[in-house]
Amino acid sequence: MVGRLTADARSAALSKLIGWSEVPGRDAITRTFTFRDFNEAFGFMTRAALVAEKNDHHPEWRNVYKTVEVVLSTHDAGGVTSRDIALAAAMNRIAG
Ligand code: H2B
Repeated sequence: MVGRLTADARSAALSKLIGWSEVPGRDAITRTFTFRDFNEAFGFMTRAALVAEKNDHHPEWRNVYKTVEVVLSTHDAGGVTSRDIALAAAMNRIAG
């Protein structure tokens, strides 16, 4: 199993991930994506879901119309790991 990142490693990784920040009071990272409409938001979720399923690493997320609020944490490890960083980077690429 992959291990939790240290606070320094998490900060370093976050500095390269546009839009992502730490969740206050929890070892997790978050970004809220805003799209033009529901169609784009759901398209993003569909593509991200395929990546998540392929890697067996899944987001916590909430969709309201054209926004998708994502929280990433590795449940098995109890915090942020390299798997969350990889999924966050993939989501940024998908969102363009
Ligand atoms: N997703 C996330 N975010 N964290 C996990 O620890 C995790 C997961 N574990 N997806 C996977 C599934 C595990 O439950 C299965 C059995 O491989």
